[in-house]
Order: sequence, then C-alpha cells, then structure tokens
Amino acid sequence: QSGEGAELSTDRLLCRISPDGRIRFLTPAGEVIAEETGPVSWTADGRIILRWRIPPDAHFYGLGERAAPLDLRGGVYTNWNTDPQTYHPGDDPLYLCVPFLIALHSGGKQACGLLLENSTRSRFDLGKTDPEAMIVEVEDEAAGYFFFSAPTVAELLERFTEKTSRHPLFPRWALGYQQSRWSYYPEERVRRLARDFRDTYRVPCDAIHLDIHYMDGYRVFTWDKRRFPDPAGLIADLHAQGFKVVVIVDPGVKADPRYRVFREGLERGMFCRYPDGRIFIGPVWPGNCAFPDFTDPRVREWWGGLHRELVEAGVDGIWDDMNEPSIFGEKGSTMPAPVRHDLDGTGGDHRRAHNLYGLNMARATAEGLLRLRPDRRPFVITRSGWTGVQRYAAHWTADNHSDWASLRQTLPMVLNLGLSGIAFTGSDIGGFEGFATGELFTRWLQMSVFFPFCRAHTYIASPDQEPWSWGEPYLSINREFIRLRYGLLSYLYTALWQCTRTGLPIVRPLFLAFQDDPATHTLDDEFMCGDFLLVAPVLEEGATRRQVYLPPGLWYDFWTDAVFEGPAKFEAEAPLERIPVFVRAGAVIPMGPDMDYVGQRPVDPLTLHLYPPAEGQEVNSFLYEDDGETFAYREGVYLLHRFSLAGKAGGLELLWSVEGSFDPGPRQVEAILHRGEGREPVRVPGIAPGRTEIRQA
Ligand code: MIG
Repeated sequence: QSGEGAELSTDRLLCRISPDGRIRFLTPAGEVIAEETGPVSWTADGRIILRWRIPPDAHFYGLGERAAPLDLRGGVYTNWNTDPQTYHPGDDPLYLCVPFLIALHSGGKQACGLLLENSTRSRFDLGKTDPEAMIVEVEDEAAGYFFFSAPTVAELLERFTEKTSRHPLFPRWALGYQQSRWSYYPEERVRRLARDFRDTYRVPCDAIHLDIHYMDGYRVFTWDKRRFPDPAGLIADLHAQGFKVVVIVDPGVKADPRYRVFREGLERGMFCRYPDGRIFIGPVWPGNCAFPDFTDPRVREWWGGLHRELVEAGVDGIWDDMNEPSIFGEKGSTMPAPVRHDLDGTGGDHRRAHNLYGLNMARATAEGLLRLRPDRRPFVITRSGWTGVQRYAAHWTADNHSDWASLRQTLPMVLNLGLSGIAFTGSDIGGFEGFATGELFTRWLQMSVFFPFCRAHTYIASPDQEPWSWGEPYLSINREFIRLRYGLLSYLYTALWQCTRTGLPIVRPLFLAFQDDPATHTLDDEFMCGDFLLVAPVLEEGATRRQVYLPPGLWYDFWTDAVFEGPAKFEAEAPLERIPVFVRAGAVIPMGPDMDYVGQRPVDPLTLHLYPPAEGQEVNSFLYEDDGETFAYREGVYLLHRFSLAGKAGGLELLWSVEGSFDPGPRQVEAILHRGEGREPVRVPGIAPGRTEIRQA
C-alpha cells in the first residue's frame, strides 16, 4: 500500500488500485490490460455500477447463450435466464446466461476475462450507451468478480474452466445423431420411427427423444399408459435395435393431491414457498404446479431418486426443459421475487436463486442418475443453466424458427456458449417453430454434423422433420452427412476428451487457433471443429458457393485434397450435396467404418488420414479411445494415441505413441496419405506405433 493507493502483483499480472478505488490491471511490463474509468458506484435503487474503458480494437465474447454476433461489442446483455417463447436474432436474454466475458484487444495480443460472482440480475453494456465504456450493473449491494488474464484466449478458457468446471466425458453415443419432435407418440409411432431409421431409409441414429406427451397428463415421472402401455418393453426393443431413449422432464410438479410426487414433495417440504409459508403455485403444462427448490441439497437428492423408475424402465438420458424456470403467462414469466430458496443453506429469495435454478435441476438429475447407475456416465441435456452447468449437462439452443436467419444465428450462439464453458451444444436441426424446406434442413444438418449435440427436433404443429421427410435428393445427402459424422466419431470423441481436460470447446471460433490474425476476430460464419477441421457451412438460401477465409498455413480441401495456402479468401463451391470443409496441414484424422449407431461394430478398420505439413513443420494430433460408457477410463482403461507428423525433405516422418490399457479388440489400422489435388490418396504400408518414414514420390 502506498500514498497513491495499493498494488497487488504476481509474476504475470499487476493490479493497481488508486486512492478513489479505481482498479487497473497491467502486464508486468506496464501495458494496460483492463482499467476502470472510475470507482465503483452504488445507485439509490440498489444497483452496483462498474465502468471499464473499452480499448479501441476490443472484441467481446462469452456471456453464455446470446442471439447476437460472435463479437458482442456494441450490445447490451442481461443475465436473467428467460424462456423467450421462441426467439429471433437480437432477442435477449435467453435460457442460459453466463456472467463471464472475454475481451480480446491490441491486435489480439491482450486477452482477459471477467467472471461476476453473483447470481442476481446483472447487465453488461458493451459500448452501446458510450462506445468507449463497458458498463456492468449488478442488482445487489455487494458483488465480487474474478479477473483472468492470459496470453491466449485458449489459455484463458483453460483457467476459467479450471475454476468453474468442465464437461464430463459424456457417453460416446451422445455424439451420435439423435431424433426428436414434440412429440413422438404413441408407442407404435416410436416403433415406426425406429424402423424408418434402420430399415426403410437406412440412416444412422443413436437416440430417440420423447417429449411431453409420454407422460400421464404431463405429470413428471409417470407414463401415459394408453400411449405407452409397456415402456420397459418398448425401450428393450429399441435397445435391441441400437437406440438409446431420452425423455423430457420438467420442473413443475402438478399440484394434484392424488399424485404421488406432489404428495411426497408436500409432506417432505420440497417445494418453493413464499415468506409466509404458502407454497408457490404456477401454471405450466400439467396445469397448476409446485416447484421443487433445487438449491436445497435435500431436494436434489429426492429429485435425483425420482428418476429410479425411468432408469429401471431403461431410459438412457434425461432432457431437462422449462427450468429457467418458465411459468405460463406473458413472456419471461417466472417465480415472483419474494419466493424463498435454500441456496445450499444460506437462504435467499428468487432474485438470488433464479439464475441458479436450471443449474441445480441439472445437477440433481445428473447426480441422481449417477447414484442409480454408478457405472454408467449420465447424459443430461438442460435448457437453462449458469456458470458451471457444464459439469452436469449438455445444452441445446431451444425454440428458434425454421428459417435461414435462425440457422445463421445458431453458429455464433454455439461459439459463444463454448467460450463460456458450455461446449456440448447444438440447435434443433431444421429449426423449431415452422416447417423447414428440404434445403434448409439439409444445410442445417450439414453444419450440425460438426457440432457435439446433433439432434433434429421440431414444434408440436410442424409436420415430421426427419432426414427423409423431403424425399430425394435431400434424403441421400442427409444420409451421407450423417454417415460422415459416424466416420468422424473417433475424431469428435477425441475433441470431447480434450474439452474435458482443457475446457477448449469442440466447435471453436477461428481465433482460438489464430489469435494473431485479426481477420479471425469477428469471423462467425465458419468454425473449427476440433483442432483440424475448418467448416464453412452454407447459411443462405439458394447459395451454391460461398466465400471462405483460410487463416495462415496450408490447408487441404476435405473433398478434393486441393491444397491452399492461407491467408486466403476465395469463393468455394458449395452445391447442395457439399459444404466447404478444409483440413489443417499436419493433421492425422482418425476415421472409422460405417455404423448405424455407436458401438454397432468395433472401430475396424481404423483409418488414419495423414495430411502432410509443410517441410520443416511438425504437428501433433491425438486419438482418444475407451469403452465409451463406464468410468473404467479413470483406472487407466483408455488408449491415448499421440501422433506427430513432420514434413522432411522428400518425405514425412510419423511418430506414434500409445498410452493406456484399453483393448479395442483385434483390428486393422491403415494409414492413407493425402497428396494434393488430382493425385489419388495412397495407402502407407507397414504403419505401426513407433517411428515411420514415409517417402513422397
Ligand atoms: O412450452 O416440451 O424448448 O424443445 O419441444 C414449450 C415441449 C415446452 C420447450 C422446449 C422444446 C419442447 C417443448 N418445450
């Protein structure tokens, strides 16, 4: 402490606090990373206001789920989880907010992050009111924040997710194609859907989702016995055909004294109450409902246990919906502010608990599934959440529209979710409200096969929205792209594994790998899937070509092997049956055989596609494998392959090492060398762990 304030430093960061309380963060060399323009202030109506200076070339990212461009600068974003009852680009807030903001400035040289440690409503004005000021408002008397600084956004994410958690290794089937609608029923309709996939149209699929009509009058944890007389029998048959079953669960419990879950919850004090002790009742699908207080550990345990019968019937995954919580009424209806919550023993009202409600429902669900089936990895998808929800669940971007603007919007949403720690996401393929054209569905699918969560879903009033719903040529194209995804499953699973270890998302903005290249800082119509695939989806109706930007380095056209040297901007061909995809030079891309569903057969042959780097360059790739279902990997039962591909004069060198004890069974491993346009890829003989020299003719 000194006369001019106080100073706090580590070997990487310096924090100066001026006597009036204004804070600045600097590098040890004295360059400003972030600075407040004035001291914190408190307003008469109970808000805290922080003001930071926006550097001239700053870009902002993160904040969870936003129907905004990738670069959030110039907008105002509220942190208050909201069911928008369908949304369009620009609507804010949506279902899942995360009060973590990333700033990138100084030509990509400075990256920092701010995480508000406060769950009440807050607002980030990122230069809307004053282009040079970022104004953060929190509706509370006290609020803390964490400040993160790192040379790269990738490392920033690693630190942020170290603090707030990372996704678990979801079961491998969760990466398969999934099919949903509101709703498939009765049982015979579900069986026909399964036959359509396996026999009629031969489209790979891993999971069928049951939306609200499977329940008895929308009472959670029940089955409509007319529509589904024998759930266990149905699910056993679906399992025999290689399908998993995911069912929706809403938080509202029908206030019906003859209904066991309500009676039990009432007797045991599980529901949210007003300060005077009355139970809060609000209308949702079943009519008037009571709402469990998921912020109470006792309630979470009870709720988790309620999944027992679903699990015993064979249900494989749970889909948590409406957990903002959303209450029928005007847009944004939720519990009133005075309603009380336990908040893990600290107590508080809905203003503090609101944003934590979905997170804790997902937590109750995932922890319950884990207790009920201790050796199987839970799969939960949740609509709402908050910082850290990634530890418990995957997420989807919910109720958009079947239009091109919604398709276009999906990509920056998924990118910013990934930059907020929530990487296992995707959108309703084909869009939710309205009916997609065949072209829209195909384009949406072509992008989504590179997203972690790949599920078609649609609205109650839409016709069926399945890969074959528009006939040819769409069916064949859709089938090919879903097959491609299954071919790439080992690659995707490796990207998921990497995400669980580093917090690096699976679908990434280009700047995560090319931060020095300012052309990537606002680019949000292409993305990297994992370390090596650059995907440029078609987002416009009728388009058969599109502009592509390739950052510095060598790139191979995934379809033709044509080699490009970036930085480059050009028009790429994109007829309906193809979207531009490029492979970063140096990659080893593992591919497996065709499958109708994950685990149908062993990954045999395992084909390693080698994309030579430039001479003098060496590039590392990974392949992670395990049983895809249990926790045996924690005891070393996995295989981690490390490949290093180096470009040498006249050839290539491949170093391949393997760690872990998982036995993939007897299988053939082959390597295919890609050699540029007009030259057939060739098989490399004698490939094995260790060192292989490959001469290039
Ligand atoms: O009030 O369960 O986002 O995916 O189909 C709508 C019916 C409730 C909203 C979900 C959507 C689901 C629908 N649900």
